[in-house]
Amino acid sequence: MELKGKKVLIVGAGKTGKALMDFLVKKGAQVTLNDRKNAPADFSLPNSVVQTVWGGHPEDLFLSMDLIVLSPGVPIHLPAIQSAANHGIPVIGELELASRFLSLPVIAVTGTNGKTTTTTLTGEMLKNAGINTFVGGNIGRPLIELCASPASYQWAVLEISSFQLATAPHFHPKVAAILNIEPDHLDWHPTLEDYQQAKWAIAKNMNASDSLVLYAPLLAKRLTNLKCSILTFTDSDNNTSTAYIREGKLIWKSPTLSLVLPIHELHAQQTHILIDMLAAGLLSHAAGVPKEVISDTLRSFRGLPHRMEFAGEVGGIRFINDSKATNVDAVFWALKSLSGNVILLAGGLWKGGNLPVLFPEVKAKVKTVIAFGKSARMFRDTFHSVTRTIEVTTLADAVSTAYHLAVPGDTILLSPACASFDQFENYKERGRAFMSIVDTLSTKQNGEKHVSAQ
Ligand code: UMA
Repeated sequence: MELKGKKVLIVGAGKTGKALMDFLVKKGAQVTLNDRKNAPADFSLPNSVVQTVWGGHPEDLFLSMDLIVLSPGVPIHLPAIQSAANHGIPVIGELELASRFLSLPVIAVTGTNGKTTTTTLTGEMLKNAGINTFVGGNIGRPLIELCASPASYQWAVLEISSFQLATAPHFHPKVAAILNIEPDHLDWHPTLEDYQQAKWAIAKNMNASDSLVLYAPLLAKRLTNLKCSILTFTDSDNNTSTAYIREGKLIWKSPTLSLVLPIHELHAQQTHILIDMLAAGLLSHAAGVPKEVISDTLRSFRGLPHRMEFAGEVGGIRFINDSKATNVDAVFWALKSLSGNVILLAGGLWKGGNLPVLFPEVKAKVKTVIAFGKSARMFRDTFHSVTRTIEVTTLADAVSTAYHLAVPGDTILLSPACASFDQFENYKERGRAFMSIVDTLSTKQNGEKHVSAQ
């Protein structure tokens, strides 16, 4: 792809936009950076050859370009983008551009939930096997960074979102995984079918020498004609899959991989993490990782921050930070891993989904739902027939209300089923805010104990 002298518009001036800018300038393109926001006060251009257009997406700007490259969060159905595409101007995503300049074999992981855990584990397995590995994509490091500064990497392990797949028609991983597909991101995708199609698109360019690692129940629902080989994994006791769980053990059985790992040897034992482990074992083995490295990596894994992370215990009340649960399915798995006496903090920026699928778990295990953020009213109206529900404004209000209601033995779980952008920069900031409120409660309680002991 020739970029020298081409007028290229980058849409979105976030992490991806900045990485795209570095790459495209190096390639000699005439770069314009565009964002719907006004210019942030602290924004500085590392390169004076780049022009900027802030505060909206003017159609005439888009129509004056040779190529438009989108950041993942920018929906392809924006009017200016559609108009440019209708005028024959190529519109691609960052993943598509990167794919055209990448010569490394790629392991790509998609799915509604579990992507980050599976990508992290797979990356660790490759690195522990001595393979020089780039870990990036939706997990935080745009792939285009790798193209801008190629190092001596042997493999790239990428977390890939539906946004990235929807704008990358030629993306072709050597090995890929679809972990699950549940309703999510319906604020970006026009329909659920569009979201599902985007997920399946990970495999559409894969051929007979490539491998797709697939959650077994998805096999019957496939939306693409697959030419690659398929390895399935499942949480049920089903030895027709290549990897499965039986009698307290993770089991991998293929002509080249025979591995049994007792679950009691692992630190992280929640079902949804065990499923990610099965997938990571299959993915890394397809890249040549030996079974001893797979089992050692899994034995040393302690889980990731903001995913069912223990935040502390105050006066016999446990706090769990599951801020990464930004959709309904993630909350389902969170509740499934707990036995009961839960006070659930949920709400934020709603992305769509089917909250009633939580009703049985909520009925059985949740004493109170405390709804906060922009969608608090909707959460209250949805859950009030199933359990006690209280509507508050902020996360801090939610934690203090929960703490006053809780009795020793209860678990206060932040598992919001929503994006965080109404009140926070991202889910990490929301999780850190929760942890810090819990810390303050704990310090206060220890102080009170100390005073009453004197
Ligand atoms: N913007 C516009 N117009 C729009 C929408 C956004 O101009 O219509 C601008 C925003 O004002 C902002 C910029 O675009 O300035 C942000 O771009 P972006 O949303 O693509 O975010 P990046 O900072 O580039 O981060 C992206 C991914 N973000 C999204 O997909 C929303 C990050 O995933 C990813 O880590 C990063 O690229 C590096 O690859 C985050 C995420 O939330 C973690 N992903 C979703 C998820 O996991 O559920 C898919």
